[in-house]
Amino acid sequence: MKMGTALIYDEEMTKYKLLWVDPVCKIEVPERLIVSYEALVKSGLADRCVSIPVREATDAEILLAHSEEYLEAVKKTPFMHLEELMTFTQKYGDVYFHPNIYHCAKLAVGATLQLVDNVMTGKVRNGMALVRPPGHHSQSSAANGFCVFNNVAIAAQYAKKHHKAKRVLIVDWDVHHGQGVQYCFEDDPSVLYFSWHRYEHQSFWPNLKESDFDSVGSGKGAGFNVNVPWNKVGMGNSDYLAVFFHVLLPVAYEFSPDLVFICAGFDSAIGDPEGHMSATPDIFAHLTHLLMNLADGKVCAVLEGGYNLTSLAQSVCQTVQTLLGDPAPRPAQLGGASAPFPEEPSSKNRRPAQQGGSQGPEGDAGGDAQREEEKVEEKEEEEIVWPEPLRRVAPSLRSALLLPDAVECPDGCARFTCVRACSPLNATVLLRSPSPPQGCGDTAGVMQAVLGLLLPLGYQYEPGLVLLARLPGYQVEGGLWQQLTCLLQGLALGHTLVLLQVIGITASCLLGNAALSLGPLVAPGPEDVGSFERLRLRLQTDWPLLQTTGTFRDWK
Ligand code: Q6P
Ligand code: ZN
Repeated sequence: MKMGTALIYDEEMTKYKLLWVDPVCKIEVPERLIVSYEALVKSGLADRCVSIPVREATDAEILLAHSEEYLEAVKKTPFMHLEELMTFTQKYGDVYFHPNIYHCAKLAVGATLQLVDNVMTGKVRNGMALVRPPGHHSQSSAANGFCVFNNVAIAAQYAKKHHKAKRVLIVDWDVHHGQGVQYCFEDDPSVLYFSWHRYEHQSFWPNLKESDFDSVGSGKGAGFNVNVPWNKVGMGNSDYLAVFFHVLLPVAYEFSPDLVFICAGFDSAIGDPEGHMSATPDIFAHLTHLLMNLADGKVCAVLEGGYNLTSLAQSVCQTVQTLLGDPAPRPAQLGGASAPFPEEPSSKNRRPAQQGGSQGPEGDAGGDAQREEEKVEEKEEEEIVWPEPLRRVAPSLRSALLLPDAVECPDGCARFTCVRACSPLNATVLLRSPSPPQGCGDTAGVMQAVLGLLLPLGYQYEPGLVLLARLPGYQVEGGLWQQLTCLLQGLALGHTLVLLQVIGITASCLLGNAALSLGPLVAPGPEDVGSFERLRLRLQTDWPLLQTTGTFRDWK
């Protein structure tokens, strides 16, 4: 199994900014990239990643998702004067140009393609590209929403063309709808696009009818576009997890991608001036973890939005640390069971006052009234505070086994000799003699139960330890057992105790490797579906994470 996490970043992508006054665009600042990278360096995470250089994308690569006319138009921007740039900008919505943005946009695409190359050739297992400008709003012939070229859409086409990826999953957890990605793959069944986004019945930007839940794709691509529009702000950790358990993951496992992209925008985190959501940065550890057993672990995260510099940096760290394989933190704020925020939240998370850093020489042009308005806005947003995520530790020993003398210890695991000799993250007790593996039941039905019942119950319950037992006669096929073992390590800080008669395929999962893909799933049998749904309906009054409609009660 391939190991290692790629980190792709280049300071050059901080070298463009807004050169005039524009209240809509002033949040998209170079500091977004600087604070994200610095947080990765300070926390020691950057050092643990495989650093891969960026490159410029070629014209041919950009043309995988854009028209020639658009590319030729953008090519002229490095030679434009301020007024020409402003005029060019006005052709598009919520975006700005700068003499260096074309260069940066080529690097942003190139960085994403470098990530794809390294993941698809198995040089690393997964990785993250920290890029600017972002991509998911950009369209065949249009810049939009701070985006010039559609980094992830180009990379998905590239993975199909150059790495023979048959099915690509794009998970867009940015708080805005990546309509550019949706348009690009509208009628393409080989790319499944999922996006949740602030919508408020079409009153939130980009105010499109086609961002609603009933845009499911067209022609052969019908069913391969999944939109989850939020009609309220303030969505929290439970809401995000519930959508993963009940909507995204069942579809994603059925689809069985060869490669997963994350349009990793962190404006869906608490404190963001655009999103106004309540999910805390640690939730991204779980969202990442839950995607890491698809596509044999091939996950490419690519930065999109995120405008609160504090929650952005924390969320980036949570994502990268999970890609590195460290156990996920205890999921906080899961409606019902967990405690509310502490009364006295840490002051460290106050949004750093913006120094007008995004404004260039023309930055003084705004009127007094506008500046007053900005001050009020800033004051309101300064109130949003949340506890700093707890430091996550990498276990020094991942997995230890208690084995009969005659049984050999799998590579990478430790053998328990005495209790004090080691304190591993996982422990396995192998019971007596191996028995032959059993036949498999209905894989799709079991996965439905794992995603739709077991994980929501587990997350809501917040166990201190996960006990897994696989005893004789156990009717679960190997791949399913691996998925179960891997997914459940998102609970209890990864502390898992396993009782087994055959060690075989389990050790790999306990060591942090991805579970093997189950292949595309067919619909589970009607009996399984029936009993699953009866059980879920019976339990959902007591376990809100099992609810799939808003008719029971609100989370808060
Ligand atoms: C937001 C434009 C909205 C005004 C409403 C990759 C990142 C993004 C861009 C958002 C543009 N203004 N208050 O794009 O999705 O975060
Ligand atoms: Zn966004």
